[in-house]
Amino acid sequence: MNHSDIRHFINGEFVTGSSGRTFDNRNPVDNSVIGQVHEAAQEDVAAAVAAAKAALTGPWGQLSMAERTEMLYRVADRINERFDEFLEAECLDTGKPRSLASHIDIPRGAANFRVFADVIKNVPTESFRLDTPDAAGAVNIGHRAPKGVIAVISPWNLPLLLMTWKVGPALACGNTVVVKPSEETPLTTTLLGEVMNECGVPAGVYNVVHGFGPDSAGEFLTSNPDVDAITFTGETRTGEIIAAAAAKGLRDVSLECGGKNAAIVFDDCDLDKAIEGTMRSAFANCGQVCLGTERVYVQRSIYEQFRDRLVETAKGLRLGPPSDADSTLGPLISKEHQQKVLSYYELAREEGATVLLGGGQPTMADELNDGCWVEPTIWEGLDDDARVIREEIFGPCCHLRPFDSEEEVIALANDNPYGLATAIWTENSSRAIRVAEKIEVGIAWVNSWFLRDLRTAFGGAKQSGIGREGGVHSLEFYTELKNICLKL
Ligand code: NAD
Ligand code: 6OD
Repeated sequence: MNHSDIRHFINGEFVTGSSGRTFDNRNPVDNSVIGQVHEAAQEDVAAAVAAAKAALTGPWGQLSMAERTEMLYRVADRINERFDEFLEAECLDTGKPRSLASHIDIPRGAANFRVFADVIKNVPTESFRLDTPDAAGAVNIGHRAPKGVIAVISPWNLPLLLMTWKVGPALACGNTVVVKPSEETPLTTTLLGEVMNECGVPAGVYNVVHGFGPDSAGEFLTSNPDVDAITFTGETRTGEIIAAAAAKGLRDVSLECGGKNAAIVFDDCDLDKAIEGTMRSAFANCGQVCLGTERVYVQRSIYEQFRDRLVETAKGLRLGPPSDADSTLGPLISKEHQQKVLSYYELAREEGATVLLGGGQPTMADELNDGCWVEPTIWEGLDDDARVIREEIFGPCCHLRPFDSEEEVIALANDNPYGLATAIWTENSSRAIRVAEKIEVGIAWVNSWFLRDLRTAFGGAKQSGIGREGGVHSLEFYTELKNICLKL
Protein backbone atom coordinates (compact mmCIF):
# COMPACT_ATOMS: atom_id res chain seq x y z
CA MET A 1 0.00 0.00 0.00
CA ASN A 2 1.16 3.50 -0.81
CA HIS A 3 1.24 5.32 2.55
CA SER A 4 1.54 8.71 0.91
CA ASP A 5 -1.80 8.58 -0.95
CA ILE A 6 -4.61 7.11 1.14
CA ARG A 7 -7.84 6.49 -0.74
CA HIS A 8 -11.32 5.33 0.07
CA PHE A 9 -12.15 1.69 -0.53
CA ILE A 10 -15.56 1.56 -2.17
CA ASN A 11 -17.12 -1.44 -3.89
CA GLY A 12 -13.79 -3.28 -3.97
CA GLU A 13 -11.77 -0.42 -5.47
CA PHE A 14 -9.43 2.23 -4.12
CA VAL A 15 -10.81 5.59 -5.23
CA THR A 16 -9.92 9.24 -4.62
CA GLY A 17 -13.54 10.36 -4.29
CA SER A 18 -15.10 13.53 -5.56
CA SER A 19 -14.36 16.27 -3.00
CA GLY A 20 -10.90 17.06 -4.38
CA ARG A 21 -9.82 17.65 -0.76
CA THR A 22 -7.08 15.85 1.13
CA PHE A 23 -5.72 16.18 4.65
CA ASP A 24 -2.33 15.43 6.21
CA ASN A 25 -1.67 12.14 7.94
CA ARG A 26 1.04 12.83 10.50
CA ASN A 27 3.46 10.63 12.40
CA PRO A 28 3.20 11.57 16.11
CA VAL A 29 6.80 10.53 16.73
CA ASP A 30 8.12 13.68 15.02
CA ASN A 31 4.99 15.32 13.57
CA SER A 32 6.24 14.65 10.04
CA VAL A 33 3.72 14.17 7.23
CA ILE A 34 3.31 10.50 6.26
CA GLY A 35 1.02 11.30 3.36
CA GLN A 36 -2.25 12.74 2.15
CA VAL A 37 -5.66 11.23 2.90
CA HIS A 38 -8.59 11.85 0.57
CA GLU A 39 -11.56 13.35 2.38
CA ALA A 40 -14.92 11.87 1.37
CA ALA A 41 -17.70 14.07 0.05
CA GLN A 42 -21.32 13.25 0.83
CA GLU A 43 -21.69 11.48 -2.55
CA ASP A 44 -18.65 9.26 -1.84
CA VAL A 45 -20.20 8.13 1.42
CA ALA A 46 -23.51 7.60 -0.37
CA ALA A 47 -21.70 5.47 -2.98
CA ALA A 48 -20.11 3.37 -0.25
CA VAL A 49 -23.45 2.83 1.48
CA ALA A 50 -25.12 1.98 -1.85
CA ALA A 51 -22.36 -0.56 -2.60
CA ALA A 52 -22.83 -2.09 0.85
CA LYS A 53 -26.58 -2.28 0.36
CA ALA A 54 -26.29 -3.91 -3.07
CA ALA A 55 -23.75 -6.44 -1.74
CA LEU A 56 -26.29 -7.75 0.76
CA THR A 57 -28.25 -9.41 -2.03
CA GLY A 58 -25.25 -10.19 -4.28
CA PRO A 59 -22.83 -13.15 -4.04
CA TRP A 60 -22.16 -12.35 -0.38
CA GLY A 61 -25.80 -12.85 0.53
CA GLN A 62 -25.83 -16.22 -1.29
CA LEU A 63 -22.93 -17.71 0.69
CA SER A 64 -23.67 -20.51 3.14
CA MET A 65 -22.53 -19.94 6.70
CA ALA A 66 -19.69 -22.40 6.13
CA GLU A 67 -18.50 -20.51 3.02
CA ARG A 68 -18.75 -17.16 4.79
CA THR A 69 -16.86 -18.28 7.86
CA GLU A 70 -14.17 -19.95 5.73
CA MET A 71 -13.70 -16.60 3.98
CA LEU A 72 -13.27 -14.85 7.34
CA TYR A 73 -10.68 -17.42 8.44
CA ARG A 74 -8.79 -16.55 5.26
CA VAL A 75 -8.96 -12.86 6.18
CA ALA A 76 -7.50 -13.68 9.62
CA ASP A 77 -4.75 -15.78 8.03
CA ARG A 78 -3.93 -13.08 5.49
CA ILE A 79 -3.60 -10.40 8.19
CA ASN A 80 -1.10 -12.69 9.88
CA GLU A 81 0.74 -13.32 6.59
CA ARG A 82 0.99 -9.54 6.06
CA PHE A 83 1.71 -8.98 9.75
CA ASP A 84 4.81 -6.82 9.17
CA GLU A 85 2.94 -4.47 6.82
CA PHE A 86 0.10 -4.05 9.31
CA LEU A 87 2.66 -3.51 12.07
CA GLU A 88 4.55 -0.88 10.11
CA ALA A 89 1.33 0.95 9.17
CA GLU A 90 -0.04 0.91 12.75
CA CYS A 91 3.26 2.12 14.22
CA LEU A 92 3.56 4.89 11.61
CA ASP A 93 0.09 6.18 12.42
CA THR A 94 0.30 5.90 16.20
CA GLY A 95 4.01 5.91 17.14
CA LYS A 96 3.34 3.08 19.59
CA PRO A 97 6.15 0.64 20.48
CA ARG A 98 6.48 -2.25 18.03
CA SER A 99 6.51 -4.64 20.98
CA LEU A 100 3.01 -3.43 21.96
CA ALA A 101 1.50 -3.42 18.47
CA SER A 102 2.95 -6.84 17.64
CA HIS A 103 1.65 -8.26 20.93
CA ILE A 104 -1.84 -6.69 20.99
CA ASP A 105 -3.01 -4.67 17.98
CA ILE A 106 -2.18 -6.86 14.99
CA PRO A 107 -2.82 -10.34 16.49
CA ARG A 108 -6.19 -9.12 17.83
CA GLY A 109 -6.97 -7.66 14.40
CA ALA A 110 -6.72 -11.20 13.01
CA ALA A 111 -8.37 -12.91 16.00
CA ASN A 112 -11.48 -10.73 15.68
CA PHE A 113 -12.29 -12.46 12.36
CA ARG A 114 -11.48 -15.98 13.52
CA VAL A 115 -13.27 -15.85 16.88
CA PHE A 116 -16.53 -14.34 15.60
CA ALA A 117 -16.62 -16.83 12.71
CA ASP A 118 -16.50 -19.51 15.42
CA VAL A 119 -19.14 -17.75 17.53
CA ILE A 120 -21.69 -17.55 14.72
CA LYS A 121 -21.25 -21.25 14.04
CA ASN A 122 -21.59 -22.34 17.64
CA VAL A 123 -24.17 -20.15 19.35
CA PRO A 124 -27.63 -21.74 19.24
CA THR A 125 -30.85 -19.83 18.75
CA GLU A 126 -33.78 -20.40 21.12
CA SER A 127 -36.61 -22.85 20.52
CA PHE A 128 -39.79 -23.26 22.59
CA ARG A 129 -42.55 -25.90 22.35
CA LEU A 130 -45.97 -24.36 23.02
CA ASP A 131 -49.10 -26.26 24.14
CA THR A 132 -52.28 -25.29 22.25
CA PRO A 133 -55.99 -25.93 23.00
CA ASP A 134 -56.27 -28.47 20.17
CA ALA A 135 -53.42 -30.41 21.80
CA ALA A 136 -51.40 -30.44 18.56
CA GLY A 137 -49.07 -27.71 19.82
CA ALA A 138 -46.70 -25.32 18.10
CA VAL A 139 -42.96 -24.87 17.82
CA ASN A 140 -41.20 -21.51 18.07
CA ILE A 141 -37.82 -21.25 16.36
CA GLY A 142 -35.46 -18.29 16.67
CA HIS A 143 -33.92 -17.20 13.39
CA ARG A 144 -31.05 -14.72 13.05
CA ALA A 145 -30.84 -12.60 9.90
CA PRO A 146 -28.17 -9.98 9.16
CA LYS A 147 -29.24 -6.49 10.13
CA GLY A 148 -28.07 -4.98 6.84
CA VAL A 149 -25.58 -2.15 6.29
CA ILE A 150 -23.58 -1.41 9.43
CA ALA A 151 -21.75 1.90 9.89
CA VAL A 152 -18.56 1.41 11.91
CA ILE A 153 -17.07 4.59 13.41
CA SER A 154 -13.74 3.87 15.06
CA PRO A 155 -11.13 5.75 17.14
CA TRP A 156 -7.36 6.15 16.90
CA ASN A 157 -6.00 4.48 20.02
CA LEU A 158 -6.10 0.82 18.89
CA PRO A 159 -7.09 1.38 15.27
CA LEU A 160 -7.01 -2.10 13.74
CA LEU A 161 -8.07 -3.89 16.92
CA LEU A 162 -11.11 -1.72 17.64
CA MET A 163 -12.25 -1.54 14.01
CA THR A 164 -12.05 -5.32 13.41
CA TRP A 165 -13.70 -5.94 16.81
CA LYS A 166 -16.82 -4.60 15.07
CA VAL A 167 -16.20 -5.58 11.43
CA GLY A 168 -15.39 -9.22 12.38
CA PRO A 169 -18.77 -9.99 14.02
CA ALA A 170 -20.69 -7.78 11.57
CA LEU A 171 -19.40 -9.81 8.60
CA ALA A 172 -19.66 -13.13 10.44
CA CYS A 173 -23.38 -12.40 10.83
CA GLY A 174 -23.71 -11.71 7.08
CA ASN A 175 -23.92 -7.90 7.18
CA THR A 176 -21.95 -5.50 5.02
CA VAL A 177 -20.03 -2.54 6.47
CA VAL A 178 -18.94 1.01 5.77
CA VAL A 179 -16.07 1.97 8.07
CA LYS A 180 -15.05 5.52 8.95
CA PRO A 181 -11.70 5.19 10.72
CA SER A 182 -10.32 8.03 12.81
CA GLU A 183 -8.78 10.80 10.73
CA GLU A 184 -5.63 10.30 12.86
CA THR A 185 -5.13 6.65 11.87
CA PRO A 186 -6.31 5.78 8.36
CA LEU A 187 -3.63 3.26 7.34
CA THR A 188 -4.52 -0.20 8.67
CA THR A 189 -8.24 0.17 7.89
CA THR A 190 -7.26 0.96 4.28
CA LEU A 191 -4.74 -1.87 4.11
CA LEU A 192 -7.50 -4.27 5.17
CA GLY A 193 -9.26 -3.43 1.88
CA GLU A 194 -6.38 -5.11 0.01
CA VAL A 195 -6.74 -8.17 2.23
CA MET A 196 -10.48 -8.35 1.57
CA ASN A 197 -9.87 -8.41 -2.19
CA GLU A 198 -7.10 -10.99 -1.84
CA CYS A 199 -9.42 -13.26 0.13
CA GLY A 200 -12.26 -13.05 -2.39
CA VAL A 201 -14.61 -11.07 -0.17
CA PRO A 202 -17.15 -9.74 -2.70
CA ALA A 203 -17.05 -6.08 -3.72
CA GLY A 204 -19.17 -3.85 -1.51
CA VAL A 205 -19.01 -6.03 1.60
CA TYR A 206 -16.21 -3.99 3.24
CA ASN A 207 -16.02 -0.28 2.42
CA VAL A 208 -13.88 2.49 3.89
CA VAL A 209 -14.48 6.24 3.74
CA HIS A 210 -12.04 8.78 5.14
CA GLY A 211 -12.66 12.11 6.77
CA PHE A 212 -13.62 13.84 9.99
CA GLY A 213 -16.77 13.84 12.14
CA PRO A 214 -19.08 16.85 11.90
CA ASP A 215 -19.97 17.96 8.37
CA SER A 216 -17.65 15.30 7.00
CA ALA A 217 -17.53 11.54 6.43
CA GLY A 218 -18.65 10.64 9.98
CA GLU A 219 -21.81 12.72 9.88
CA PHE A 220 -22.54 11.83 6.23
CA LEU A 221 -22.37 8.16 7.18
CA THR A 222 -24.43 8.21 10.38
CA SER A 223 -27.14 10.34 8.75
CA ASN A 224 -27.45 8.14 5.64
CA PRO A 225 -30.93 6.52 5.80
CA ASP A 226 -29.69 3.31 4.13
CA VAL A 227 -27.46 2.59 7.12
CA ASP A 228 -29.37 0.05 9.23
CA ALA A 229 -27.30 0.22 12.45
CA ILE A 230 -24.36 2.19 13.81
CA THR A 231 -21.56 0.90 16.00
CA PHE A 232 -19.24 3.48 17.53
CA THR A 233 -16.16 3.65 19.73
CA GLY A 234 -14.94 7.03 20.91
CA GLU A 235 -15.59 9.88 23.27
CA THR A 236 -18.82 10.11 25.24
CA ARG A 237 -19.76 13.50 23.78
CA THR A 238 -19.37 12.10 20.23
CA GLY A 239 -21.44 9.11 21.33
CA GLU A 240 -24.28 11.46 22.28
CA ILE A 241 -24.21 13.00 18.79
CA ILE A 242 -24.19 9.57 17.16
CA ALA A 243 -27.06 8.34 19.34
CA ALA A 244 -29.08 11.36 18.17
CA ALA A 245 -28.24 10.53 14.52
CA ALA A 246 -29.30 6.90 15.08
CA ALA A 247 -32.62 8.02 16.57
CA LYS A 248 -33.64 9.27 13.13
CA GLY A 249 -35.23 6.19 11.57
CA LEU A 250 -34.98 4.31 14.90
CA ARG A 251 -31.72 2.60 13.94
CA ASP A 252 -29.95 0.40 16.48
CA VAL A 253 -26.77 1.82 18.01
CA SER A 254 -23.88 0.40 20.03
CA LEU A 255 -21.75 2.93 21.90
CA GLU A 256 -18.37 2.17 23.50
CA CYS A 257 -17.26 5.42 25.07
CA GLY A 258 -14.89 6.98 27.56
CA GLY A 259 -13.83 5.96 31.04
CA LYS A 260 -12.22 7.29 34.23
CA ASN A 261 -11.35 3.93 35.62
CA ALA A 262 -10.41 3.13 39.20
CA ALA A 263 -7.91 0.54 40.39
CA ILE A 264 -8.46 -0.71 43.95
CA VAL A 265 -5.42 -2.12 45.73
CA PHE A 266 -6.20 -3.94 48.98
CA ASP A 267 -3.51 -4.59 51.59
CA ASP A 268 -3.87 -8.35 51.08
CA CYS A 269 -2.86 -8.13 47.41
CA ASP A 270 0.20 -9.70 45.82
CA LEU A 271 2.11 -6.44 45.63
CA ASP A 272 4.36 -7.51 42.75
CA LYS A 273 1.32 -8.31 40.63
CA ALA A 274 -0.48 -5.13 41.63
CA ILE A 275 2.51 -2.99 40.68
CA GLU A 276 3.01 -4.79 37.37
CA GLY A 277 -0.71 -4.58 36.54
CA THR A 278 -1.03 -0.92 37.51
CA MET A 279 2.04 -0.05 35.45
CA ARG A 280 0.28 -1.53 32.44
CA SER A 281 -3.15 -0.13 33.18
CA ALA A 282 -1.83 3.41 33.71
CA PHE A 283 0.89 3.60 31.06
CA ALA A 284 0.28 1.05 28.27
CA ASN A 285 -0.23 2.70 24.88
CA CYS A 286 0.87 5.96 26.56
CA GLY A 287 -2.30 5.86 28.68
CA GLN A 288 -4.51 5.92 25.59
CA VAL A 289 -6.64 2.89 26.45
CA CYS A 290 -10.28 3.43 27.37
CA LEU A 291 -9.93 0.73 30.05
CA GLY A 292 -6.83 2.38 31.53
CA THR A 293 -6.50 3.39 35.16
CA GLU A 294 -6.35 7.09 36.04
CA ARG A 295 -7.53 6.74 39.67
CA VAL A 296 -5.63 4.39 41.98
CA TYR A 297 -7.04 3.77 45.46
CA VAL A 298 -4.60 1.99 47.82
CA GLN A 299 -5.37 0.66 51.31
CA ARG A 300 -3.65 2.88 53.85
CA SER A 301 -1.40 0.28 55.48
CA ILE A 302 0.43 -0.36 52.18
CA TYR A 303 -0.06 3.09 50.63
CA GLU A 304 3.49 4.41 51.00
CA GLN A 305 5.08 1.12 50.00
CA PHE A 306 2.88 0.87 46.89
CA ARG A 307 3.41 4.53 45.99
CA ASP A 308 7.19 4.38 46.27
CA ARG A 309 7.43 1.16 44.27
CA LEU A 310 5.10 2.42 41.53
CA VAL A 311 7.05 5.65 41.16
CA GLU A 312 10.38 3.79 41.09
CA THR A 313 9.08 1.33 38.48
CA ALA A 314 7.61 4.10 36.34
CA LYS A 315 11.00 5.83 36.31
CA GLY A 316 12.13 2.85 34.22
CA LEU A 317 9.70 3.62 31.39
CA ARG A 318 11.60 4.48 28.25
CA LEU A 319 10.15 7.00 25.84
CA GLY A 320 11.08 6.38 22.24
CA PRO A 321 9.96 5.72 18.69
CA PRO A 322 8.80 2.31 17.40
CA SER A 323 12.14 1.89 15.61
CA ASP A 324 13.88 1.71 19.02
CA ALA A 325 13.41 -1.84 20.32
CA ASP A 326 13.86 -0.61 23.91
CA SER A 327 10.95 1.85 23.79
CA THR A 328 8.21 1.12 26.29
CA LEU A 329 6.29 4.39 25.87
CA GLY A 330 5.42 6.08 22.59
CA PRO A 331 4.10 9.58 21.98
CA LEU A 332 0.49 10.71 22.25
CA ILE A 333 -1.51 10.58 19.03
CA SER A 334 -1.42 14.25 18.01
CA LYS A 335 -0.33 17.76 18.89
CA GLU A 336 -3.92 18.54 19.84
CA HIS A 337 -4.07 15.63 22.26
CA GLN A 338 -0.63 16.51 23.63
CA GLN A 339 -1.91 20.01 24.44
CA LYS A 340 -4.99 18.53 26.12
CA VAL A 341 -2.93 16.18 28.33
CA LEU A 342 -0.42 18.92 29.19
CA SER A 343 -3.30 21.22 30.16
CA TYR A 344 -4.41 18.56 32.69
CA TYR A 345 -0.82 18.35 33.99
CA GLU A 346 -1.00 22.12 34.58
CA LEU A 347 -4.48 21.85 36.09
CA ALA A 348 -3.27 19.17 38.52
CA ARG A 349 -0.73 21.68 39.91
CA GLU A 350 -3.39 24.40 40.15
CA GLU A 351 -5.71 21.97 41.95
CA GLY A 352 -3.00 21.28 44.53
CA ALA A 353 -1.54 17.92 43.45
CA THR A 354 1.84 16.75 44.67
CA VAL A 355 3.71 15.65 41.55
CA LEU A 356 5.49 12.38 42.35
CA LEU A 357 6.77 11.80 38.82
CA GLY A 358 6.85 13.68 35.52
CA GLY A 359 4.23 16.36 35.08
CA GLY A 360 5.52 17.95 31.89
CA GLN A 361 6.96 17.60 28.44
CA PRO A 362 10.21 15.64 28.11
CA THR A 363 13.23 16.80 26.19
CA MET A 364 13.73 14.37 23.34
CA ALA A 365 16.52 13.95 20.79
CA ASP A 366 16.46 16.72 18.17
CA GLU A 367 14.81 14.65 15.45
CA LEU A 368 11.95 13.74 17.84
CA ASN A 369 11.50 17.09 19.54
CA ASP A 370 8.52 18.12 17.44
CA GLY A 371 6.73 14.85 18.35
CA CYS A 372 3.75 14.54 20.68
CA TRP A 373 5.67 13.43 23.77
CA VAL A 374 4.60 13.85 27.38
CA GLU A 375 6.15 12.53 30.57
CA PRO A 376 4.59 9.61 32.44
CA THR A 377 3.07 11.27 35.47
CA ILE A 378 1.96 10.25 38.95
CA TRP A 379 0.21 12.53 41.46
CA GLU A 380 -1.17 12.36 44.96
CA GLY A 381 -2.98 14.78 47.25
CA LEU A 382 -5.90 15.93 45.10
CA ASP A 383 -9.39 16.42 46.54
CA ASP A 384 -12.02 13.94 45.37
CA ASP A 385 -13.87 16.67 43.48
CA ALA A 386 -10.80 17.87 41.52
CA ARG A 387 -11.37 17.91 37.75
CA VAL A 388 -8.22 15.81 37.29
CA ILE A 389 -9.95 13.10 39.36
CA ARG A 390 -13.30 13.37 37.62
CA GLU A 391 -12.53 13.88 33.91
CA GLU A 392 -11.00 11.47 31.40
CA ILE A 393 -7.48 12.63 30.46
CA PHE A 394 -6.43 9.71 28.21
CA GLY A 395 -2.73 10.14 28.88
CA PRO A 396 0.06 8.30 30.77
CA CYS A 397 -0.93 9.51 34.21
CA CYS A 398 -2.67 8.46 37.41
CA HIS A 399 -3.51 9.83 40.84
CA LEU A 400 -2.95 7.84 44.03
CA ARG A 401 -5.19 8.13 47.10
CA PRO A 402 -5.25 6.10 50.31
CA PHE A 403 -8.44 4.49 51.66
CA ASP A 404 -9.36 2.69 54.86
CA SER A 405 -12.40 0.48 54.35
CA GLU A 406 -14.11 -1.54 51.64
CA GLU A 407 -17.28 0.60 51.91
CA GLU A 408 -15.27 3.80 51.53
CA VAL A 409 -13.41 2.65 48.42
CA ILE A 410 -16.57 1.37 46.73
CA ALA A 411 -18.16 4.79 47.22
CA LEU A 412 -15.02 6.54 45.91
CA ALA A 413 -14.77 4.32 42.84
CA ASN A 414 -18.45 4.83 42.01
CA ASP A 415 -18.35 8.60 42.50
CA ASN A 416 -17.85 9.31 38.79
CA PRO A 417 -20.09 9.77 35.75
CA TYR A 418 -18.20 7.09 33.80
CA GLY A 419 -18.51 3.35 34.41
CA LEU A 420 -16.29 1.40 32.07
CA ALA A 421 -13.77 -0.81 33.89
CA THR A 422 -12.02 -1.48 37.17
CA ALA A 423 -9.07 -3.54 38.35
CA ILE A 424 -9.24 -4.99 41.88
CA TRP A 425 -6.08 -6.30 43.53
CA THR A 426 -6.61 -8.71 46.44
CA GLU A 427 -5.83 -12.34 47.30
CA ASN A 428 -9.21 -12.64 49.11
CA SER A 429 -11.55 -14.00 46.45
CA SER A 430 -14.74 -13.43 48.49
CA ARG A 431 -13.83 -9.78 48.90
CA ALA A 432 -12.92 -9.58 45.20
CA ILE A 433 -16.35 -10.77 44.09
CA ARG A 434 -18.16 -8.73 46.76
CA VAL A 435 -16.44 -5.53 45.62
CA ALA A 436 -16.62 -6.32 41.89
CA GLU A 437 -20.39 -6.78 42.18
CA LYS A 438 -20.77 -3.34 43.73
CA ILE A 439 -18.60 -1.31 41.36
CA GLU A 440 -20.73 0.40 38.69
CA VAL A 441 -18.82 -0.74 35.59
CA GLY A 442 -19.24 -3.04 32.61
CA ILE A 443 -15.91 -4.85 33.13
CA ALA A 444 -14.23 -5.75 36.42
CA TRP A 445 -10.83 -7.43 36.44
CA VAL A 446 -9.48 -9.12 39.56
CA ASN A 447 -5.69 -9.46 39.76
CA SER A 448 -5.35 -8.64 36.06
CA TRP A 449 -6.08 -5.95 33.51
CA PHE A 450 -7.06 -6.05 29.82
CA LEU A 451 -7.25 -9.84 29.95
CA ARG A 452 -9.72 -10.43 27.12
CA ASP A 453 -11.88 -13.43 26.32
CA LEU A 454 -13.79 -12.45 23.18
CA ARG A 455 -16.76 -14.61 24.17
CA THR A 456 -17.50 -12.32 27.14
CA ALA A 457 -19.65 -9.19 27.35
CA PHE A 458 -17.76 -5.93 26.76
CA GLY A 459 -19.20 -2.45 27.25
CA GLY A 460 -19.72 0.35 29.69
CA ALA A 461 -22.16 1.39 32.41
CA LYS A 462 -23.31 4.99 33.02
CA GLN A 463 -21.72 7.47 30.56
CA SER A 464 -19.27 4.86 29.25
CA GLY A 465 -21.69 3.53 26.69
CA ILE A 466 -24.82 1.72 25.66
CA GLY A 467 -25.00 -1.97 24.91
CA ARG A 468 -22.62 -4.90 25.05
CA GLU A 469 -20.55 -6.56 22.33
CA GLY A 470 -18.51 -9.78 22.46
CA GLY A 471 -19.60 -13.40 21.98
CA VAL A 472 -23.37 -13.83 21.82
CA HIS A 473 -23.83 -10.12 22.65
CA SER A 474 -22.25 -9.19 19.31
CA LEU A 475 -24.68 -11.55 17.61
CA GLU A 476 -27.54 -9.77 19.38
CA PHE A 477 -26.41 -6.44 17.95
CA TYR A 478 -25.41 -7.56 14.45
CA THR A 479 -28.47 -9.72 13.74
CA GLU A 480 -32.20 -9.23 13.66
CA LEU A 481 -33.68 -12.02 15.77
CA LYS A 482 -36.94 -13.27 14.35
CA ASN A 483 -39.34 -15.73 15.98
CA ILE A 484 -40.91 -18.24 13.59
CA CYS A 485 -43.98 -19.89 15.14
CA LEU A 486 -45.08 -23.13 13.46
CA LYS A 487 -48.49 -24.49 14.43
CA LEU A 488 -48.36 -28.27 14.32
P1 NAD B 1 -13.74 10.69 19.04
O1 NAD B 1 -15.09 10.57 19.64
O2 NAD B 1 -13.14 12.02 18.91
O3 NAD B 1 -13.70 10.06 17.58
C1 NAD B 1 -14.09 8.72 17.34
C2 NAD B 1 -14.57 8.61 15.90
O4 NAD B 1 -15.77 9.36 15.75
C3 NAD B 1 -13.59 9.18 14.87
O5 NAD B 1 -13.59 8.35 13.73
C4 NAD B 1 -14.20 10.54 14.55
O6 NAD B 1 -13.85 11.04 13.29
C5 NAD B 1 -15.67 10.21 14.63
N1 NAD B 1 -16.56 11.35 14.85
C6 NAD B 1 -16.30 12.47 15.57
N2 NAD B 1 -17.38 13.29 15.55
C7 NAD B 1 -18.33 12.66 14.82
C8 NAD B 1 -19.66 13.01 14.42
N3 NAD B 1 -20.23 14.16 14.79
N4 NAD B 1 -20.34 12.14 13.66
C9 NAD B 1 -19.79 10.96 13.27
N5 NAD B 1 -18.53 10.60 13.60
C10 NAD B 1 -17.81 11.44 14.37
O7 NAD B 1 -12.81 9.71 19.90
P2 NAD B 1 -11.23 9.51 19.76
O8 NAD B 1 -10.58 10.76 20.26
O9 NAD B 1 -10.91 9.00 18.41
O10 NAD B 1 -10.94 8.31 20.78
C11 NAD B 1 -10.67 8.49 22.12
C12 NAD B 1 -11.90 8.28 22.96
O11 NAD B 1 -12.44 7.00 22.67
C13 NAD B 1 -11.68 8.27 24.46
O12 NAD B 1 -12.72 8.95 25.10
C14 NAD B 1 -11.73 6.80 24.83
O13 NAD B 1 -12.08 6.52 26.16
C15 NAD B 1 -12.75 6.31 23.88
N6 NAD B 1 -12.62 4.88 23.65
C16 NAD B 1 -13.56 4.04 24.20
C17 NAD B 1 -13.44 2.66 24.03
C18 NAD B 1 -14.44 1.68 24.61
O14 NAD B 1 -14.39 0.51 24.22
N7 NAD B 1 -15.32 2.09 25.50
C19 NAD B 1 -12.37 2.16 23.31
C20 NAD B 1 -11.42 3.05 22.78
C21 NAD B 1 -11.56 4.41 22.95
O1 6OD C 1 -10.47 -5.65 23.70
C1 6OD C 1 -11.47 -5.16 23.16
O2 6OD C 1 -12.28 -5.84 22.53
C2 6OD C 1 -11.73 -3.74 23.32
N1 6OD C 1 -12.90 -3.30 22.81
C3 6OD C 1 -10.81 -2.94 23.91
C4 6OD C 1 -10.98 -1.56 24.10
C5 6OD C 1 -9.94 -0.80 24.47
C6 6OD C 1 -10.07 0.62 24.63
O3 6OD C 1 -9.23 1.44 24.38
